[in-house]
Amino acid sequence: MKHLLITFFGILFLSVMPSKAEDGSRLWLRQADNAQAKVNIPRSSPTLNIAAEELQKAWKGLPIDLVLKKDKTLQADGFRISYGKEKVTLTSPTEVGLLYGAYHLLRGQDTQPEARPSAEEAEVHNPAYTLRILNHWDNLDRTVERGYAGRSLWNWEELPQTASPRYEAYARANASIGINGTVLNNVNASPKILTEEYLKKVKALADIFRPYGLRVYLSVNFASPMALDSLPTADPLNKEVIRWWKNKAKEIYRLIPDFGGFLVKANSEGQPGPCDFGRTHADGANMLADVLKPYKGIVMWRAFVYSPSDADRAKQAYLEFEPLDGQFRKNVIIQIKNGPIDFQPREPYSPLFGAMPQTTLMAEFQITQEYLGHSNHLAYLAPMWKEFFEYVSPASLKAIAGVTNIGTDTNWCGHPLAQANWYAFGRLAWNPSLTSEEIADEWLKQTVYKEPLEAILKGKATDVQGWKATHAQLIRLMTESREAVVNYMMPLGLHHIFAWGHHYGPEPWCTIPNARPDWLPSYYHQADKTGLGFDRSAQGSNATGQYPEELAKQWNDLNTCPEKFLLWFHHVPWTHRMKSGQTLWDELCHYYDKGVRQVRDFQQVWDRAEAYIDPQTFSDVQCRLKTQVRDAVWWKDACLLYFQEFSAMPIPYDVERPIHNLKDLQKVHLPINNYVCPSPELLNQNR
Ligand code: GCW
Repeated sequence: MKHLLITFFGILFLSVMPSKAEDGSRLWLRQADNAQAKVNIPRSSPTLNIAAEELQKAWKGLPIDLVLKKDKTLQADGFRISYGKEKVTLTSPTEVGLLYGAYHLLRGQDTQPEARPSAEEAEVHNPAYTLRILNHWDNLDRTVERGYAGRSLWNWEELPQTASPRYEAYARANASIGINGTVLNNVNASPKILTEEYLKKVKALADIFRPYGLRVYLSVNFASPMALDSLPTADPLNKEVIRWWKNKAKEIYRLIPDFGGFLVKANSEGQPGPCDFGRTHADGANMLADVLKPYKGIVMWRAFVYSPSDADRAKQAYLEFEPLDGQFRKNVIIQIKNGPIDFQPREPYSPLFGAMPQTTLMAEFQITQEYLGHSNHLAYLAPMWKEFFEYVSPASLKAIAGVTNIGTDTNWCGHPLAQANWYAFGRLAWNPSLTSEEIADEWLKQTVYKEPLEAILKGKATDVQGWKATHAQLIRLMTESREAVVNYMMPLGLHHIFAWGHHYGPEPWCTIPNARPDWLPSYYHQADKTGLGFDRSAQGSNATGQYPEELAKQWNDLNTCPEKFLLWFHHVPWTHRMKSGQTLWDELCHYYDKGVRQVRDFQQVWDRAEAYIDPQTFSDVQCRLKTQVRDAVWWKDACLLYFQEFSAMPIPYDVERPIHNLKDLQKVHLPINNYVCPSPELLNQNR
């Protein structure tokens, strides 16, 4: 009797206990681990064992057979799921494909528990790209360039002896969304990464990642032979230099037989490169490609170049790379940022895409929010990447890379909702035809709520109708969030009007004596008494001329240019009539105001959702939204009050009045680390 009572109270206690607060460390992999599913694997191997274990722990459906088999409809890494009456069969030509299939099944269970496919149905899933790669801008001292989520994950000092459990968690998270490559170090690369000491550390990471299908790549400094072994030159045509790289490749592949290859930032922002020795980008890339070829390694060569020349910065990558089309080896991929300048909140696509038909190309997205509010602001980036795909056909690219937002923060990405950008990157690199809403729907269901979706839908503790309405609002909040950032920072095609150095707050007035003109905001906004914007039409820098004829024609004309790109391509009179009938000035004011209003609306949506959301996630995001509103108002006041000095026109009365004075704003930078609220760690302690 006593025993029974204890059990009874035990159960009672468990059922009234609040659900465990979520610190975000489990990402979108919060499945229960007691399912005891029946899983058959064709053989034991590190990868297949992981697939089996993941399913055994969490799969609640029919028994599953994993089958390794070639099949005309399946590419490497692709998989087929056949639903029978008594079992599910997962087929793939590769072990990693089976692992991806396992995660796919679990994702379906978490996000669409009601959609049990009927028997005899089969689904085929192939990735759109063979390379789906994260780029870490992590330095060897564990600082992260443009990282806002703590320090670098890689603890170089402890490696290779000690391996943090987070390395495996990282590989698992990537595998669960199909990411299959990682460049461990910053493109501003320290030559030290290629020393024997560091290569052993890299090997330790590669060994942990391998079973998850995650290959390791390194950023290399083009002058490494000079820095490490005092060669007098790094000229790519020099025999000693070539021999040096050959030996280095041999050393790397002895340690890491499946090493992926090199990523190179050359002759860009002070980095060394072949042009220092009178050679071309093609000479440099091809030399490294030849060295890696026997091992099937690749070279990802970045096209992010611009020099302090007279040419419009937006034109420079094209001017330098387009003439090299057809000159690169087969195992070179030119890695191009999505836009022609630099990861701005909105840019038109880079005209290099489509201009090099004889060359293999890949796109570089930025997952970390260097220019979109760091980890303080909510900016779900799937809509930005989808916008890129409206102009650049996914099929024209070989691969996709994303500059990560991952660090040592407990929740990995700083802002709890910024995890969604890592997730969305992986999902789109696998399948670019997914919509932003679909991805947000999946991610939210797996992460922010107090209970797993299946429990929510059973309605024991949750008002299902209320939850559904809330969920729809949260999807809206996420999908509108990037546009809100554009609105309060740089609407209508404005770009690069950030504060000197930190790329967080506004500083359209910034002047620095002797600074390169293309590092100053006035170079980009060109505000004067007549109007605003950069004239890149045929009368101006003629950047429009780098685009395919039809687009060039459309974008060249002030009246047919999409208004979202207007000030990118045109210097527009303040009194110009916009499509809405308003003047440019009034429209600009309304966009800034709209951005602020949108973030205030996000606050309301979030607060209304409190009942359904995990408490820790709830307060963390609530706090960050306060910071975001503060910053949005700051941006709006700074930009409108500054541009008003040129337009000399009144701010329309329906626009929220400024609460700052321009003079005060000009004295300080918008504080980055001065959150309106305490950090999540502090929040926890105060709980
Ligand atoms: O986005 C800019 C950043 C630099 C970065 C550079 C690049 C790694 O401000 O921090 O350097 O681009 O992409 O190389």
